[in-house]
Amino acid sequence: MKREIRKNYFNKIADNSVSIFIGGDEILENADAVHNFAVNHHFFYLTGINKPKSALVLIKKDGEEKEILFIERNTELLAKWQGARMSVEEAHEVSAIDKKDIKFYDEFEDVLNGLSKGKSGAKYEDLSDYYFTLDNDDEFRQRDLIERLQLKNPQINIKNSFSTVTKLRMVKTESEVKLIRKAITITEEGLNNLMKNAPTATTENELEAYYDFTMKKNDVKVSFHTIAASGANATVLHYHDNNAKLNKEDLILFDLGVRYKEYCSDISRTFPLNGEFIGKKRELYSIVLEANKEAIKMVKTGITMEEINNVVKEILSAGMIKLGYIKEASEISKYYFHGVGHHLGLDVHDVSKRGEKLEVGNIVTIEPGLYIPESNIGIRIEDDILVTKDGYENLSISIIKEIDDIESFMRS
Ligand SMILES: [Mn+2]
Repeated sequence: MKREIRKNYFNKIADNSVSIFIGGDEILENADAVHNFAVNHHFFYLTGINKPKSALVLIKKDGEEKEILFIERNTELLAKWQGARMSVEEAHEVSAIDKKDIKFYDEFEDVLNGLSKGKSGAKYEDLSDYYFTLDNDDEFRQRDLIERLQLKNPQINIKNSFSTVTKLRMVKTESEVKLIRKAITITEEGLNNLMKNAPTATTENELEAYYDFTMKKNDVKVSFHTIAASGANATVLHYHDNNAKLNKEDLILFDLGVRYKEYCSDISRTFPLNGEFIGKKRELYSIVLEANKEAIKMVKTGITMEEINNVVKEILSAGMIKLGYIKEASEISKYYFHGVGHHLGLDVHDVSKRGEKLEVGNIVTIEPGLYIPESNIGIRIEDDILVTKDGYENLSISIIKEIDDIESFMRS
C-alpha cells in the first residue's frame, strides 16, 4: 500500500528532484516527560511510520526513483528508559522500503548535504509543520533545515510539496477506507454505550466517560476533543468544557470520533436526555435531519461542498421560517453559521483544496446544524460519506439518527 502511494507521488513530481519529509519529534512537557507524539501526516501517509526522529527522502533522477528512510538509532539508554526503538526490519515491514535504504536519523543531514552537492534543480520540501525535538540542545525545525540547506547550496531551488501530497491524500485508497470504516464502527459502539447510560448520568462528563470507556476497551484514542454539550452549551460550536449538570429536559449534542491506526472518524449525534423528542425539539431536530439526509443524497463526483451547503441553507431556512424563528431565508446565518462539512482522513479536518469538486475516493463529513441559544437548543447531525463511482456511500449509516430509532433505543 505504502509503496503504491509513493509511486503515485513520484509520478506527480519533476525529474531531478529530492523530496524531504520529516516525521517530527516529541514535544517536551517537563524535565523528563513528553506529550503524546503526533506524527506529521504527510510523512506518515508516505511511510506508515509513526515514530519520532524519522525522515523520508525521495529522489527522482533521470527517471529513476530512490527512497531513503531514516529511523531513530537504538541505544541501550533509550531501550532502558523508553523502550526499544523500531528496528530496521520493523521499519521495512511497515514502509516496504528496502532494508539497504534504511538509515539512521543521525545520518540524515550528512546524507542530504551529500545529495545536494553541486546539483541544481527542484527540491521539494514539506513545510507543513514545525515540530521541535526533545533535546534542548538540538532544537530543530523543518524550516531551519531548509534554511541550512539553502545556505550551503545556494544553487538549489526549493519548492513546497505540500499541495502535491494533499491532492493524493484527498483520494482514499481501499485500505484507507477500511481503516475509517473501523474507526466509525468503534465510534458507533461508544455512542451506543453512552446513549444507553444517559438516564443515570448526572453531568456531561459522566456521560462522556462511557464513550471514553469504549476507547480504552478498543485500545484507540479519540480523534479530537469530544464535544458533550447539553442544552444551550450545544450552541457553542467548539464547546468542550463538558462539565455542566444535566437537565433531563434538554437535548445533548455529541460530536466525537475515533483515531484508528491514525485514521479518523467524525460523527455528531443529538438526542433527548429523557429519551423523548418533544415539541419544539422534535420539530427542530426534524429540520436538521432532513437537511442532513438531503445533503448526503447530493454527494457525488463533480459537486462542490458549497453547492451542497446552499441546499442545506435552503432547507434549514424554510424550516425556521415555518417555525417563526426567522422571516427571510437570509436570516438563517443567525442559527446556522458553519460549513456543511470537510474532508476526513488522517486529520479530522483533513487536508484538501478549498472549493474543489468532489471525486471518487474522497471522504467528507455532512454536518448541518441549528443553534438557538434563546431556546437552549443546539442540534447537529453528522455522517461520514465516501464518494463512489455511482454517487456516495454513507459509511456511518448504521449509527441511528431517526427519531423513532433513537426513542426506541433509549426506551429499551
Ligand atoms: Mn466534523
